[in-house]
Amino acid sequence: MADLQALAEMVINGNRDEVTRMVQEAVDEGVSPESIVNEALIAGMNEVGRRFKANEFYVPEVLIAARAMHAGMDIVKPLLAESGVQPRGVVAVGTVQGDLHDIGKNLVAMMLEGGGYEVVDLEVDVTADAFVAAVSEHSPNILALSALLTTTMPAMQTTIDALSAAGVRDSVKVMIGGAPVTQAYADEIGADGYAPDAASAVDLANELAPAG
Ligand code: B1M
Repeated sequence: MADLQALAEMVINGNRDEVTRMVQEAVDEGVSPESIVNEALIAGMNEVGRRFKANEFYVPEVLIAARAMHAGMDIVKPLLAESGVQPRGVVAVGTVQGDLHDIGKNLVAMMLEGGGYEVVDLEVDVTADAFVAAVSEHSPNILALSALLTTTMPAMQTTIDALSAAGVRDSVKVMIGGAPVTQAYADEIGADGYAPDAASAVDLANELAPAG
């Protein structure tokens, strides 16, 4: 009988091969893809997020756990689509214009996926116009902007202004983060929220786009 708690442990340990084997076994035994995602893959990543926030895990452990989670997701994703299970929400993630740093942004994207969100990754050096276009194209609940340079932080303001100018500011929540970014800066530019790290970004997304 599939042990979803043991599967969650394998996600936490970053054991990709075991996650692949155990997810396939659970599917073959008829466990619902929703249970596999919620009770094992997301549950495991939630614990990874907790340990990361508590400085018990560092970036490499999170990346390895996220890789294992992805291996499991690859198996259940088509089944979720077949059974009509909806993601918790859609988040479009990108590093702002002029900024090529993507390691933190990728961590945020992975944790959000682990939190049950569909993530549209706009990659790096994303112009304000490209963020606006992503809102029209993907109708995300949330835009998550990352900046690692003090010189590119103003591009966050430019992006929010562009959303307003395009008349779509009220249709999407904007959250921001990155090493030089602060809550005070988020308040100053009229963002809806700031998250200091990838695990907090999931908590913030849950606040900004409550399930149901
Ligand atoms: Co760059 N770089 N870099 N760099 N680089 C910094 C950021 C810097 C602090 C180094 C320094 O001088 N001490 C400095 C910025 C100074 C400043 O502006 N105050 C700097 C500089 C100056 C530069 C260049 C200008 C250097 C040059 O060419 N002269 C240049 C700029 C290029 C450009 O972007 N246009 C540059 C280039 C590079 C590399 C390409 C070599 C490489 C990037 C590789 C890559 O990303 N693929 C690089 C790296 C690796 C760094 C450091 C060493 C590490 C950044 C990192 O990945 N950290 C960095 C120094 C440092 O931070 N120690 C530095 C790990 C990552 C997990 O953390 O990105 O903070 P972080 O993400 C965290 C949180 O911030 C948060 O969650 C993440 C996980 O907890 N978070 C979010 C991030 N985004 C979020 C979004 C959210 C929520 C939370 O959405 C809501």
